[in-house]
Amino acid sequence: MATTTRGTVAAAIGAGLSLWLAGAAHAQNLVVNGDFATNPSGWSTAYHAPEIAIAWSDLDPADPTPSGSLQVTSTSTAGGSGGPTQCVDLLVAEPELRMDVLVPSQPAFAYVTAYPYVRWYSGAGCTIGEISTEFVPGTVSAGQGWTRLAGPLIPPGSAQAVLIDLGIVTPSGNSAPAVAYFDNIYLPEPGASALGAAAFALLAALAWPRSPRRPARSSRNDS
Ligand SMILES: [Ca+2]
Repeated sequence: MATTTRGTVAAAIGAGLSLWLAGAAHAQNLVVNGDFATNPSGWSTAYHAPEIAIAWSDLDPADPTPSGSLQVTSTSTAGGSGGPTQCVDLLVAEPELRMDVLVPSQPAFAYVTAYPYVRWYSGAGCTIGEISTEFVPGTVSAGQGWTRLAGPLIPPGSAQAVLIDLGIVTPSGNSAPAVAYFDNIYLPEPGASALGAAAFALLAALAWPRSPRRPARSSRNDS
């Protein structure tokens, strides 16, 4: 019987581990074409037209085996901070958005930074009901090299969709295009984190079962 119990526990641990790994490593990416393997499809320049242009680039953080990235060029002369966008419909408590960003050295500017942010919408499709704006934690400056930005976002309770904006901040009055590159943009499917947490709790409960409760000692203050 002890052997059977151990086998059952081992099977349960295996199942929990599989769930955990599935939730942590294989959560579906809600972002369309977030790795820019061959083209820039899935991303729109309409929101900040006509100041933003996009193109596919063979630069990639995983060089020398690149898959490519999204080159973003801003010609804003008003200190613009916009970029190409993509709308994702979602219902998730704290979506973890991450991306890799490169801002090459650009001698024409005093500074250029990549400053991606999101806009929350109460309507699916990001067309009606804009609620608020939230910046992705961190910025990337010129000459810094490929940098990973990541952070949990806190959507308003009524949010039904999020518009990801790969923004570039340029100096006011600039006269030359500013360029940045974005890659590996990832937003996990709803519930992936919760699934991983539940599986981990199951693993913990099986691996470290509670000891039988000992009879309560009398309080040291009792007299
Ligand atoms: Ca890539």
